[in-house]
Amino acid sequence: MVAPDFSKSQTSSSPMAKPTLRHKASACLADGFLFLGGALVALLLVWTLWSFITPSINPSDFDSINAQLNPPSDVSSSQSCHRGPSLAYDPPDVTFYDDPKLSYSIQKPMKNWDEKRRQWLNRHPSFASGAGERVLLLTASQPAPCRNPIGDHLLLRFFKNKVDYCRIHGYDIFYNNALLQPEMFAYWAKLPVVRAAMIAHPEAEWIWWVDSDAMFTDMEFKLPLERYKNHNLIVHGWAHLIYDRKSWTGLNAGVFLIRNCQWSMDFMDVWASMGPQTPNYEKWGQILKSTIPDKLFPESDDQTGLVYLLYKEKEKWADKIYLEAEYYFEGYWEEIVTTFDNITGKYTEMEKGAGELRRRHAEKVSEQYGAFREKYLKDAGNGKGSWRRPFITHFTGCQPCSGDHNQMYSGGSCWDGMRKALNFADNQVLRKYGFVHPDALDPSVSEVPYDYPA
Ligand SMILES: [Mn+2]
Repeated sequence: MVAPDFSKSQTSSSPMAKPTLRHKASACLADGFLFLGGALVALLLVWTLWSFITPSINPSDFDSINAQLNPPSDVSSSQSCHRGPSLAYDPPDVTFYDDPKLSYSIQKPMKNWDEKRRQWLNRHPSFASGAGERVLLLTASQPAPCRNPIGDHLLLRFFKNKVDYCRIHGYDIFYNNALLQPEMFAYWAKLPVVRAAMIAHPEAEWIWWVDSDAMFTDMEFKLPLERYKNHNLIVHGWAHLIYDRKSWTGLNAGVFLIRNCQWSMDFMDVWASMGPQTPNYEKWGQILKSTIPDKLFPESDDQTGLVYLLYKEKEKWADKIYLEAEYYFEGYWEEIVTTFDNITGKYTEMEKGAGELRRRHAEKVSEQYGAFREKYLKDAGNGKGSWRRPFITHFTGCQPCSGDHNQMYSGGSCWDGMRKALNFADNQVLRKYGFVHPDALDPSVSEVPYDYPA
């Protein structure tokens, strides 16, 4: 399940930075020309009007305008090149948003989405830079308060964890707690949210669904997007379990990355057509139960539906679906939480011999330190049995909000596992703020002493 060549693909993602920078620079140049062009027109206009009022212009006026247009130092001009997206700019040109027939609902098919998105991006050029790697993280929970007395507190901490991860890596995040399509309840509720988010965020190339009961336990790790460049849907999964065993656990549908494109719109239409909002819901339950032998319950569910589509309509969809098995794209909490102590020990040991990893730094620049760490993780492995921090820990079967849990384990092991994982992740964040939880289960903190050898 775990391939050894992961570090290779990690380094293969670093060349991506170059084209991005080049792209940024050229977009910046184009912006600069536009700005100068506009400024020139404005100057001419001012000069024309001015010449009606006064016979001549004081040359010193030009000097001061010029000075504003062409700041003398290189520093300020290079800073102006890193402005990023223009959040206040939406031109009056017609886009797909102005089409009265446009619907955000998953029940209305979307056509020509790629063209519509491209047109929007053309009209918002400040979003062009980095557009191919832009990620929106989506997560959600139920509209009502949790039944589990500590459920809302746990959900808050799970959400804080996702916000932390997104802030560190510059991703946007949307938390939904409304049922957008009331008939699509429970695990089906995410599909209408993903669909609406695609339309709400034409600037995002990827929508990343992460269940409310999943959390980041490696705050440094970044999605190897370069690896997914020819695919549109990425899930944690294993081909042999899907195609040979027809198992409903051949993949996990609680975390997935889906490209914001027409293919995804079409795929979600087919996927959602097995859901409770359709008259065929019962029929789909029977079909899935009879096709997928280890399916436990008779109702149609999204995960078995996805396994079914891969198995039955392989030619149609499988070449665009990437089954990621090389790292914990999401991992089963029970096999993970027992490894945290060992991992913490290994990382502490690693840092004893690596001053660059102990150096204090601003949170904003922490990605660089994640890249530094890679060379120390060459022998760590990935996924099950490795001592690399697991990327995402998924509390499948624990249900923090309802308090219900799989009878295989006690509720106590669920909640303790969550607290342990949350402290494990929070320690990676809090450290940038100078503090740490010394105890795996205790919320209290102590200050991190200065420890950076020359
Ligand atoms: Mn889940």
